[in-house]
Amino acid sequence: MTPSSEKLLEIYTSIQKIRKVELKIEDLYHDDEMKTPVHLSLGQEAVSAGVCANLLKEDYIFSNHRSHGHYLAKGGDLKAMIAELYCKETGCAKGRGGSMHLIDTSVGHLGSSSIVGGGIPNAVGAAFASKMEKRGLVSVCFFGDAACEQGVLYESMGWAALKKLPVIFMCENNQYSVHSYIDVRQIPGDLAKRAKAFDIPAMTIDGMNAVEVYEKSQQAIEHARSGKGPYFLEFKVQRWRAHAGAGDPIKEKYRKPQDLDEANERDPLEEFKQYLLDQILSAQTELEKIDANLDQEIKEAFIYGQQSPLPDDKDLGKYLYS
Ligand SMILES: Cc1ncc(C[n+]2csc(CCOP(=O)(O)OP(=O)(O)O)c2C)c(N)n1
Ligand SMILES: [Mg+2]
Repeated sequence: MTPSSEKLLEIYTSIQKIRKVELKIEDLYHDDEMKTPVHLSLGQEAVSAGVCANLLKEDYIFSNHRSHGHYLAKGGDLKAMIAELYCKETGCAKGRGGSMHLIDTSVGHLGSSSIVGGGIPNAVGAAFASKMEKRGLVSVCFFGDAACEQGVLYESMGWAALKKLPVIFMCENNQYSVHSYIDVRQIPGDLAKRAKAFDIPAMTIDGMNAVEVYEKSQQAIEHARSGKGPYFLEFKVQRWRAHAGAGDPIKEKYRKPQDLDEANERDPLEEFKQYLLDQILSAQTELEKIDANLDQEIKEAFIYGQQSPLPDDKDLGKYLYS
């Protein structure tokens, strides 16, 4: 279904929030006060925003190491996220997890995992619980193309298909695993094809186009919620920055020049903004208001994160499980 004006503005707010927060992280990262690795999702924002705009607050999501966009789009607390990056006691994982271990159960974000593919079986488990207890909630798992090299994905798809679980496998294919291009790691062809071996319906989507992401993920989520079982979506996206940190992939020399040209050709935020301006008459004023509110919210969140206390030395062993 074509998104309403209200929904379009919600998606815009979400994309712009991820963009502004990550640009600020990048800007401050060199100060070396955020003692955590960060994996920026700049260039990939439309996937988080478009998918989560179709979810209920209570629906579950599971995220990976490239986690900021998923957390923010699902409505995770911004102050607690920034405090987490500064490893503070007020962080969403009490300062013990850092950027790769964001969580906010109050909005159905049941956790990010730094283990490639690690969130996939957890998402299937949550979907299983939802089905057994007739909660009517769906479970979404975000993962990258490298997770398609992990056996756990195929075990999870097999079980989800057999039990017709309300889980949606959301693969963000940016074609890189750290510095390795996909053609040296996997057989050619759309990753979505693999789900068909389990009779799981699947689509390959332009992940730089927020409207397409919204409409297609709506179809997949409705399918899962109505009891028809799992769905697999592959989003073709471009990662603009280095694998980790605030690096520039051009300086790191591993990206193919034609691939970088392609990545720089498109901007999901600008494309969506243009679409919005064409659709809604008074959009310009609305967008300016949204931008100003976000700037203020982000400013306050960084002050909160920077000024919050570090965990007490005597509590360093707290919350650790093995
Ligand atoms: C099981 C496992 N193997 C290897 C790693 C090291 N590692 C961290 S991120 C990463 C690449 C992940 O690529 P992808 O899943 O495509 O996500 P992207 O970084 O491209 O968003 C690897 C290999 C890991 N964290 N876990
Ligand atoms: Mg990748």
